[in-house]
Order: sequence, then C-alpha cells, then structure tokens
Amino acid sequence: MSAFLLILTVALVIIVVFQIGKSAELARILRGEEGKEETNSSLALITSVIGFIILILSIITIFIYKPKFLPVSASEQGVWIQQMINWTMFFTCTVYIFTTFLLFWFVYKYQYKKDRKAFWFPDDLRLELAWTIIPAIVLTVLVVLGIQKWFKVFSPAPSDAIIVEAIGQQFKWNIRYAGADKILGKKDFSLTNSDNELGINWNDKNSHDDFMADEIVLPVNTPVLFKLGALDVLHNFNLSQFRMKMDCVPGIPTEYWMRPTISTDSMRLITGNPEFDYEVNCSEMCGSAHYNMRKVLKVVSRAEYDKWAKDQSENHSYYKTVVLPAMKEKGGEISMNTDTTKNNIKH
Ligand SMILES: [Cu+2]
Repeated sequence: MSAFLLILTVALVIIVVFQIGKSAELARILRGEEGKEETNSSLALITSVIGFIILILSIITIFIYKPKFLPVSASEQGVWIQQMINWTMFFTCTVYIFTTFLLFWFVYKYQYKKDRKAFWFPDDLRLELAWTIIPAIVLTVLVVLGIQKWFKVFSPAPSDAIIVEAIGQQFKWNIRYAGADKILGKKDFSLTNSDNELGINWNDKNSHDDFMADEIVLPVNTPVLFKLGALDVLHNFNLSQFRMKMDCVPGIPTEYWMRPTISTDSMRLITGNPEFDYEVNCSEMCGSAHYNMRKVLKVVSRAEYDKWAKDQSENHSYYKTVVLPAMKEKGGEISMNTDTTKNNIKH
C-alpha cells in the first residue's frame, strides 16, 4: 500500500510540474512574448533532474534491499556461480550508470538554443572502434570465465556422491534416495500406477533399499548428485541458496551435482536468523499450485546424516514397509505387468 501511495505521489508531482510548465508557457503567449526557448530550458532541466533522481534512487535501492538478497552461497559450485553473477553485475551496472548519466546530462546540455546549429557528425572511426572493441573484450572475459565455471560445475560427479532423485509432479516433489548400495532401482513408466507413481521396478534388487523422503537431508562437505525428472509438465529443481537450478523435463533425465559447504546451523548463525532453513522450490511456472512445490532441505553433519539415512532405509523404505508386507499378505509375487491400470503386485 505504501509503495502504491509513493508511486501515486511521484506521478502527481510530475503532473503538477508539467502543468506549471504549460501554464507558464500559456501566460507568456498571452503576454505576447517569445517563449519557446525558455520553455525548452525548463523542460530540459526538469527531465534531467527527474532522470538523475531515478538514477540515484535505483542505486540507493540496491543498498536498502541488500539485507533481502540471498545469503552467501552454501555450496562450492555456488561460490563460482556467484563470482560470475558479481562480474556480470559489475559490468552491466557500470554501463547502466555511465549511459544513464550521459543520457540525462545530454538532455540538459544539448537542449534547444535558438542560435545553435546541430553538429553534423556522420561517423568517427576511433569511436566506432572503441564501442566495438571494448564490449568485445568485456564479453570475451565473461564468456571465458563462464566456460571455465561451466566445465567445473558440469564435471562428472565424484564417486562418493550421494544419489538423490527428485521428480517434479504437479504440485509436489518426489524425493528418492539411493540406499546403501548407492544405486537407484530401475524405473519403467509402464509400471506407473497410483501405488507406484514413479514406476519403480520392485524386481530390481537395487530398489529394495531406496527410500522416499519428505525432506531432503544432506551431509555437509559431501558431494550430492541430483537426478532430475518430471511426471507431467516442465518443473525446475531450484536450490537458490546453493545457486543451483536445473529444468526437470518429462521423458528427458537431467542431473547436476554440488557440494554443500555450510550446514543449516552455521547458516542460521551467518544470517542471524534462528528460523532459517534451506529450501527447494520449483522455478518453472508449472500450474495453478506452482507455489506449493517447496521442500525443506537440511544440511547436517555426516554423523547425523548417516543416522537419519539408516533409519529411513530400515524403517521407512517404501519397499520394506508397503511392498513387501503386501506381497507376504497376498502370497503373491511382484509382477512386471505392463498394464498401467493394474497394481504391479500380483494377487
Ligand atoms: Cu513445478
């Protein structure tokens, strides 16, 4: 509301200034004076002053909203990406401030003057070289730095990486951890049904120690490989506090790995916010309840993680708690039935 009132006030001030300018011009015309030059002068001054105020306010806003910016990057990869963001911001902000300053300064300096003739300026080789070579050098620096970071970020995941699968679905994340064997059980879309939304093949022994988790828990300083996918539409697995994100595309597996370097507890101290939690969110506008696709992510010590993972794998594994008891109860075997309308536990 206060922002709306501020915008309204600024708009009204501009209208008032404009109307005063117009009435002054009308008064001069009524008095029979030649007023064009004076009118131009006041309009040039007003435009320049408003332009400079916008420029100064836009710079001040950066400092006002700085506390709301993302905290320091919580992953090794994020630090490299943040460096790229900083370099890009440095170059673009420098150009923005320089060109905006010139624009509004020239509005005032080169305003209409009755006896002044416009300078004919068809071309200038030195100037053209300057505005070709300088941007070329700046862009080359950005591209080279970017490619270096790209190859580092998208290098193969280390062999000790924890494997976590994140599958986007309107409007939730299905999180599956590869168990102690570090191999995710195979999936087949033809096995998908309401009991097995991901279409996990329970005949594959690698799936038996996998577990689904409500929250993502990661050990600090240990690499984690996220294997991404989607069941319906495009989603995006976004870890903004780690500066990592990737599209989740139906039918096309994507992945990235990162090494979290700051635990949740440490980040609470850094931000001074005892309630702070990392979060996963979807940064693809995927439908009406898109905002719902958030999940807490905890970065804990290795010992805490091992304890949690063991408990999840032994006591909360979907295979052990649902599939196996259902098989025993019905005395059936797991079917590889490709009829998607049927449960894949044969009765
Ligand atoms: Cu989504």
